[in-house]
Amino acid sequence: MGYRVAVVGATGNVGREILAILEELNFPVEKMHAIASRKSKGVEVSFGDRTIKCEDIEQFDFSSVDLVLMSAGGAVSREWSEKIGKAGPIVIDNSSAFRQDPDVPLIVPEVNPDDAKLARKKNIVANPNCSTAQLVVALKPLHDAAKIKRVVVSTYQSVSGAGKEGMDELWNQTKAIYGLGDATPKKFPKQIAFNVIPYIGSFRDDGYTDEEAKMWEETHKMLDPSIKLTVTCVRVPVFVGHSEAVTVEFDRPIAPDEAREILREAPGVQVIDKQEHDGYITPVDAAGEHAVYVSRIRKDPTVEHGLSFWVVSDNLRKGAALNAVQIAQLLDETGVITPSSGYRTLTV
Ligand code: 11C
Repeated sequence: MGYRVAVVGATGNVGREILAILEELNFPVEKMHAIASRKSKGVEVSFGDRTIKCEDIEQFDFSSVDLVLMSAGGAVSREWSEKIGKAGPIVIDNSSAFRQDPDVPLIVPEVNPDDAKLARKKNIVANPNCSTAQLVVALKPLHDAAKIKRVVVSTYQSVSGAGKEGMDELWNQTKAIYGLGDATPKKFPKQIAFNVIPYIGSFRDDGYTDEEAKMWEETHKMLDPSIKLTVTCVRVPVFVGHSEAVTVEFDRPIAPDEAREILREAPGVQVIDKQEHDGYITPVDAAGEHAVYVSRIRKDPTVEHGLSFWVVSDNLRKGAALNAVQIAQLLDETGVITPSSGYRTLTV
């Protein structure tokens, strides 16, 4: 049995990763459509060992598919996701547009798989922000063992979180600073090459950015609204892989060794934690991988029951495309979606 699938935003960083991961994880696809804006109609993208030509979103009949993986930004999602859901297929939406809608489940399968039962309310399931996804995968097993009261997070977010234009800006500025072109910031508000920028998204009235607010709002929706979080999000000159320095206060003592044991058993987590240079993970190590890596687990002696640790994951994979495909697998496994058209040989 296979699904008729459309990937919207197929030419973007995340869209291409979705196509790669559907194939890598052998998601049962009967027919694949790559969808993009009119200007990208006909552009070829890879799906396994085949190439598919992008179709124009305006011309596409979404009632002809079972599942839509949407990664074309908030504006496209706001315009299309509800319309597509009403036409029949389930939309897995990678934007922030529906994450706080009470009729739309926001899902990380390792954290709140039971929320899949709400998927048919609007035929939309939201995929969280990349920096939240990796955080909650690490927090959930610890929270199950010892209730988390408060979290302090500082992020070190790669430029691919801002799309291909973000990656191009780091590459071009790095060359330009050595005299090979124009180093003027365009995508980011300040120079990103050889610099860090404590601003992602947009400013809010309370002094935080919306990227920071997403991290507590989404953690509350998926994990526990009673957890207090304070967040600083920072853009760093790294191409792929978000890192987070996390400090957690629990309601009971939890030793670093106990936390390591819990995290070693946890789905989606890999603990790499030794006091040697192969004993911690950097974003370069995590790029292209599926795990959420946890390193540098240690006691925070400044609070009663505290731990500090370092969390790294590929923001395009667990932070976006991989989580979206895992949601599709969850919907399939739980019977929320079923292939509507029976088994036929895979065609593209
Ligand atoms: C970044 N986390 O790194 C952002 C990108 O809400 O899905 C993803 C924004 C979102 O710039």
